[in-house]
Amino acid sequence: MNKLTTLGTHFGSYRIESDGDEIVAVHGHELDPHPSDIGQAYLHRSELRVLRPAVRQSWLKDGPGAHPEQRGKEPFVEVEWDRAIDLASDELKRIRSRHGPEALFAGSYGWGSSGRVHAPSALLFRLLRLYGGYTDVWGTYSSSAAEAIVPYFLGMRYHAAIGRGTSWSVISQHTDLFVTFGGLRRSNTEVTYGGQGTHHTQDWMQKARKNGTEFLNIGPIRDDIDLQMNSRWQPIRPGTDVALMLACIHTLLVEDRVDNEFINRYVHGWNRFSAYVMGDSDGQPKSATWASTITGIDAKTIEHLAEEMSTRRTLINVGLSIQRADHGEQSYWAATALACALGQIGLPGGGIAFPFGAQGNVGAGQVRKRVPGIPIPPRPDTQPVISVSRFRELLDHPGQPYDFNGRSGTYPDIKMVWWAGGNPFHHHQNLNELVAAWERPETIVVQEPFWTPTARRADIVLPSSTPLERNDIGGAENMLISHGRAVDPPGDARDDYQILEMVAERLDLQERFTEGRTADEWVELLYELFRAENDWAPDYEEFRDAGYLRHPEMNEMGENEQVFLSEFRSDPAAHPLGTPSGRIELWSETIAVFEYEDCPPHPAWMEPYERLGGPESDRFPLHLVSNQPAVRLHSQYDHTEPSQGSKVAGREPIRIHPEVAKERDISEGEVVRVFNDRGSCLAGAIIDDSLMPEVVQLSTGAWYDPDSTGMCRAGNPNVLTRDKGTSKLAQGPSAHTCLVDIERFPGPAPRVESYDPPQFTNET
Ligand SMILES: Nc1nc2c(c(=O)[nH]1)N[C@H]1C(S)=C(S)[C@@H](COP(=O)(O)OP(=O)(O)OC[C@H]3O[C@@H](n4cnc5c(=O)[nH]c(N)nc54)[C@H](O)[C@@H]3O)O[C@H]1N2
Ligand SMILES: Nc1nc2c(c(=O)[nH]1)N[C@H]1C(S)=C(S)[C@@H](COP(=O)(O)OP(=O)(O)OC[C@H]3O[C@@H](n4cnc5c(=O)[nH]c(N)nc54)[C@H](O)[C@@H]3O)O[C@H]1N2
Ligand SMILES: [Mo]
Repeated sequence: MNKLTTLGTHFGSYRIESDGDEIVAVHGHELDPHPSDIGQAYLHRSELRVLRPAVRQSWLKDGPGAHPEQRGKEPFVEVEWDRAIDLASDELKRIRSRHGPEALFAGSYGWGSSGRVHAPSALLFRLLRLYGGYTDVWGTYSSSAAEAIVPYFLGMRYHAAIGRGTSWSVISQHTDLFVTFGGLRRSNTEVTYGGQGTHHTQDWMQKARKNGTEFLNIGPIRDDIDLQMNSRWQPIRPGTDVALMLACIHTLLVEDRVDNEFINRYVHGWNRFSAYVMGDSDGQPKSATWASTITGIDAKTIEHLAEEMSTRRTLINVGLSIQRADHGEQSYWAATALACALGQIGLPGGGIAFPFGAQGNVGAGQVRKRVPGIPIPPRPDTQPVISVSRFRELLDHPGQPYDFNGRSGTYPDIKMVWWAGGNPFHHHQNLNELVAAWERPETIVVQEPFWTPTARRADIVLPSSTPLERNDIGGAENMLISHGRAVDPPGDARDDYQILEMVAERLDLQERFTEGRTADEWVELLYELFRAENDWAPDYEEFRDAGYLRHPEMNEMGENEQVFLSEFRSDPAAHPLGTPSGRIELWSETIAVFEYEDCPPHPAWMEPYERLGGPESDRFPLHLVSNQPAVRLHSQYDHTEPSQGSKVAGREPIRIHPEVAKERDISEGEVVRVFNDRGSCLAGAIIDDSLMPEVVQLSTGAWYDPDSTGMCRAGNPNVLTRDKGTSKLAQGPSAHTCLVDIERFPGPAPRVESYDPPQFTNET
C-alpha cells in the first residue's frame, strides 16, 4: 500500500504519496483551495542529483587555490564521506588559524528547505558561530532597500510593518481603490518564505472586487494583476514610480487637497519635504508636467489620479520589485509620503501597504505563532557584516572601504566560501563578473542536493537530502506542518544536519552543535517549545499522526482582521512610532547626518543609472523586467517539469510586444539574443501585447549556461543586470534597473548544457 506523508514548503503544503521507493503523486493539502503546481516537480527523478561527495580534480591533487579558473570546467572526483568532511574541516581550521575567522564567507544566502531543523543556512550559521564566526551578511535579495529605509521613517522593522499591515478582510470591506505599484501577481502569492499555508489571495481579491474594490495596476505589465479581476492598468516606465508619486503630491498641494490635519498631527518634516516637492529647494517643481516626461504618463492622467485618490478610500501598495532597483529606498518612502498627503493612514482600507503581490502571507494579519528554529548563537562582535548583495564586491575588493547604512567598513580578504541552501549563480547580478570574482577564494564548499550552476563551480560538493527525504517541522501563517520522510535519499546523500554534525565532530564541537540530540529529537523539541506557548496544541504523537495543525485564531480564509497603524492614528501620544519624533518622518535627521549623495534625508526622485527615456535608452531601447518565475521557485527544479515544460525553443521564454517583434522580424517560438554592454543570453520568443511596447519580460531562474564568450544559452537574465547597490544606505540589489536590446538569433542556436550532469574522473 502506498504511504502518505505531509510536506510543508515555501509554496504550500502537500500530501506526498510514495510506494516506498518513489514519489508517485503529489496532492495539494486538503485544506488548500488552490495548491501550487510548483510542487509537481517532486514527481520527477533527476539525473542531476549529487549522489556522492565530490572534489574538483585539481583541488584534490594540488590543494587549496589550485587552478581556480578551472572551477565549473574540470571534472570532479567522487570520494567517501569521511574524506570529504576531513578535507572541508581541515580547510576551515587552516583558514581560521592562518587568516582569522573573517577570511571565511558563510553568508550563504538562499531559499533552501523551509523546515526549521534542516534549514541549511541556519545550521551552517549555528556551527560556524560556535567556531568563532565568519564574514556574514545583512538583508535579503528580496527587500534590502525596504528593510533599510522603513525603520527610519516608520520606526519599526520592515517585517514588523508587514506583519502589522492591513488585512484582506478589512480591504474587502472598506477599500474603494487599491492602487498597486509593482503589481499583485497571483503566481508570486503562491510563495512565502519559511512556509506558505493555504492559498487565499485570489479568493480575497475576488471578494474585494465583488464588494466594489477597484484594483489599479500601475506598472509595465497588464497581467501583473489577473486579467479576470477586470482591473485598470496604468502603464508606467519602470523605475520612474517615484516621479509619479511626487507629482501626485504636487497636484494635491497646488489643488489644496492635502490633508493638513493629518500632516500636523502625525508627520515630521513635512515643510522641508513639501518645499522640495514644490521646487523651492531645488528650483524644479515636481509637477504633473515634469513627471510626465519621466514616466511617459500624460499630465492630465496624473492630475486625475491624484484627485481620484483623494476622494475615494484609497490603499497604496508597493510591491518589492520597485525597490529592487537603483535608489529603490525612495519608492517606499515616497509612497508613504503620498499616503500621508492623502491622510488615510490608520483608517480601515486606506493608507499604505507593503508588499501585497510579493508573497502569499501578506494581508493575513499577524497571529502567526512561529515554531521556533534551531537556535543560532549571537554574532561574535568582531564578525564583519556586509549588505548581502555586495558579495561579489567583497570577493573582488579586499582591503577596500565601503559605506553601508551609516557605517563604513573595509572588505576582508576572503579565502574560503561555504554555501548551504542558495544558488548565487542564479541570484546574483552580472554573473559573468561573479565568475571572475569566484576565482579569488582558495576553497569553495557547497552543500546541495542538485548539480546546480553553483555546485558545479565548487571545489568540494557535499550532497544533501531534500525535504522529501527527512523528517522536519515547518510553519505557515495558519498551519503548522509535520514534514514526514517520504522516500530515502538516493546514493550517499545525507541530511544537512548530519553533514554539519560530521564537520562539528572534526572541530571538536559535536556536543555543542547537537546538544546531544538527533535531528528527529530536535524536531520534537521545537514542537514542544511551540506547545509550551500554545496550550491548545495536542501532544507530539497526535501532531505527527495528523501531519498538521491549524491555528484556531485564524478565520476560514486564513487571516486575522487588523488595520495598519490604527492605534497610532487613534492616539499618537499613547502609541508613538519608534522614530526620533514618534511620527512618520518625511525628513530624517539621522539620514541627513550620513550625507549620502545617493540617499537624501527626504523622499526624492533620483535619476537611475539607466531607464527608458533617460540615460542609455538611445543605445538600449528596451527595459528588461526579470521578475519571479510563475512555474518554479527561483532556480529550484528548473531542470525538471513543470519548469522544463514552460521553455520555448528549449530556453527560458521571453515576452515581447508585437510591435517590437515586428520591427526586429522575430516570430513566436524563435530563439532571440538579448544583449547590452554587460552581457547577453538566448531566450525563446513569446509575442504578447500585455506588455508596454518598450518592455520585455524574462523571468529569473534558468540555470546559468555561459558559452566561451559568456553568452548564457539557457536564458538567465542575470548576465544582463548590473551589480550595483541601490544606494549607500541599503546597498541592496538593483536587478530591476536594466536596459537591453534584442534580435533574432541568426543560424542554429547552440544546445543548452547546464542540465547535463557534470564530468567525473578517477584520476587524481
Ligand atoms: N535578475 C533578478 N535576479 C534576482 C531577482 C530578481 O527579481 N531579478 N530576485 C532575487 C530574489 S528576490 C531572491 S530571493 C533570490 C533567490 O535566490 P536563491 O534563494 O539563491 O534561489 P533558489 O533557486 O531558491 O536557491 C536555493 C538553493 O537551495 C537548494 N536547496 C533546496 N533545498 C535544500 C536543502 O534542503 N538543503 C540544501 N543544502 N540545499 C537545498 C536548491 O537546490 C537551490 O539550489 O534571487 C534574486 N535574484
Ligand atoms: N511563483 C513564484 N512566486 C514567488 C517567487 C518565485 O520564485 N516563484 N519568489 C518570491 C520572492 S523570493 C520574492 S522576493 C517575491 C518578489 O515579489 P516582487 O518583487 O513584488 O515581484 P516581481 O515578480 O519581481 O515583480 C512583480 C512585477 O513588478 C513589475 N515591475 C518591475 N519593475 C517595476 C517598476 O519599476 N515599477 C512598477 N510599477 N512595476 C515594476 C513587473 O511588471 C513585475 O511583473 O516573489 C515571491 N514569489
Ligand atoms: Mo526574494
